[in-house]
Amino acid sequence: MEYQEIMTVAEYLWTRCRLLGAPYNSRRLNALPGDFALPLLHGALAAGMDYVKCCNEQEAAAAASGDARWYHYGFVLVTYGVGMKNMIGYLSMDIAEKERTLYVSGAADLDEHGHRGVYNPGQIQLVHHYEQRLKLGEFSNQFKAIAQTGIPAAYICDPLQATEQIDYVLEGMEKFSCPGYLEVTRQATASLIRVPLEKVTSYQHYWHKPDTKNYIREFKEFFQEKIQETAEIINKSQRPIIIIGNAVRRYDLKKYVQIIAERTGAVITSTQLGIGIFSDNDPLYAGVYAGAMSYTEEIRQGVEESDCVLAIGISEREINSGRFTAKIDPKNLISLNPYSIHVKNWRLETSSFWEQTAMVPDTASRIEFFSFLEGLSQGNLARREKREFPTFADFLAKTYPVLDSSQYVEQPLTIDLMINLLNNHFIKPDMRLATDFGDCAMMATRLRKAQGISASSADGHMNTGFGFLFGAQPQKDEKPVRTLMIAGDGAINMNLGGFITMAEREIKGATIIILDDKCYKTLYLLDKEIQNPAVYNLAEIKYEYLTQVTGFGTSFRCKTGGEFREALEKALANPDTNTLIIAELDRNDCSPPLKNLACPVSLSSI
Ligand SMILES: Cc1ncc(C[n+]2csc(CCOP(=O)(O)OP(=O)(O)O)c2C)c(N)n1
Ligand SMILES: [Mg+2]
Repeated sequence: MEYQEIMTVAEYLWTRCRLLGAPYNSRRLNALPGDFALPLLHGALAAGMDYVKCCNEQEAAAAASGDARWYHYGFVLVTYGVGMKNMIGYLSMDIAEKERTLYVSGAADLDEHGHRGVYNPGQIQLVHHYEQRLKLGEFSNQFKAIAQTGIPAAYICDPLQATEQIDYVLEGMEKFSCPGYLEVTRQATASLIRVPLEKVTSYQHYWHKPDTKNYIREFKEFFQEKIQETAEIINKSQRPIIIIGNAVRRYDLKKYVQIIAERTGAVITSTQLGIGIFSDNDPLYAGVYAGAMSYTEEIRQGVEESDCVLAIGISEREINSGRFTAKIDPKNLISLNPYSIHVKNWRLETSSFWEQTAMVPDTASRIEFFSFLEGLSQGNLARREKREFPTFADFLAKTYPVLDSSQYVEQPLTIDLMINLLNNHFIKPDMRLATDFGDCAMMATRLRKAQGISASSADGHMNTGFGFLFGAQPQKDEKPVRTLMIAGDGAINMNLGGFITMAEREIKGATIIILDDKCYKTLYLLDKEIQNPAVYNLAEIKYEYLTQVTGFGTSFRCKTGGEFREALEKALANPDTNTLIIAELDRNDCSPPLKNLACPVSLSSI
């Protein structure tokens, strides 16, 4: 190698991260320092990462996870033990949802583990934050635990291996679409190494997505007969209907769904986790099918009485089946997803259970699925007129008509009334919607889908308490995007520090709604057995003072529809500040989807 640079391992790591994230505008390092992490942080600043100082590790992980969703990559750095172990929940969420977040933890040096005890001279002294008395030479309990998850992970203690280990983890994140983990000892962090100039001036992926075109062509030929047979089944059917799931978003398959729907005249519905892929005013989209949790009886009947249900990209989660209430006859089902292809009585498993959940080269293992879908969309589907069916826009207009002020001004605030007022008077086409898990996520299924939704737990991991930064960071972009964030009071309590970080970062233009029902309502309504208030009750907190404490925007506490509408208007009119809206709700009031989840017997309650 002719040209080489000399830099520390930390500088190499963060220079590679900065270059990796550059095409996506991702250079934020969400971090909370500790002495094991400090040398890594200094290296990050030297390498040009933007430091976002978070209030706690959960929030840092949530912010990084949000970055991975909005900007392809997210980065988070914390100290050993107390730091990294505070982030395990978010790491699990990113594994479940295949987000490319790099988790970095500092670590003690190897020789720190070698000190003989003072009070027990026969033993080895424990370094702080290490909870386990380790055998000499065995320093890696945290690393081992995380590596067990199967994500690309490396423990860096030898500077000579550092560049390869770092490159392996960063490439692994891209290749497998998953988080990565690095643990770096203090000494290794600060060690000087020689690195090829090209590695620190540009990022060349050494893993290239396989050229799927060739594979797809081959597989399409292989499948030709089956594709033809499937097209004929659809052509012969009287009432075809499509249901789409979250994989349609993840693998960018909307175009195929659109072609198939336009050709066959089939109505498109989605699962709960597939919302937001088609916008609220798309004439093809009718709303959510999830058994008893479907939006309307028409959708439920449309699917369950259809003689041809085409299900695309749906993961098997109980939330997608409306808590096991969905009823689709396998004989009428054509189901295409990255894990298996099912056409009536014919079935092809395209990957094993472990491949579905663990790390598998993304595209290669799913060639069958892509080629089948592409073949079907280009195949001999008969052209038919669009079937008459109420669209999602019709559903919203009918369920949430514009109200006369006399119908809401004096009314106590309810979730349904909030949905109505947000849909009719607040959500604009260029807004982003970010929600937590709790009734806010259920409520979001009925909100107009501006720029698309990014809920934490998008693929059903359902991690409550994602933190404000998850949704707020896009407002720091050159072209800020206004975000509407909705979270329950339980979620806010989990991550209140995030509010302080937002203030410190001087984020502006956010509208944050706290559903103040003074309880873990989702749990309370779903729990049929215990119903002991001590389990669910939350303290009465005056969240409105948060804006005063932090000097961060304006807050409104709303008890009536009129107060809520007024607060929304103020939020819209003031993009240069933030608006915190505390919605006071009865603990028995909930969104229709949650009501159906709690009591999935009939749709009459909608
Ligand atoms: C990290 C985590 N801990 C616990 C849970 C279990 N959980 C599911 S819903 C919920 C209640 C959330 O309360 P809140 O944010 O007030 O929302 P609400 O249900 O009242 O709308 C909890 C604790 C979870 N999903 N994630
Ligand atoms: Mg609550």
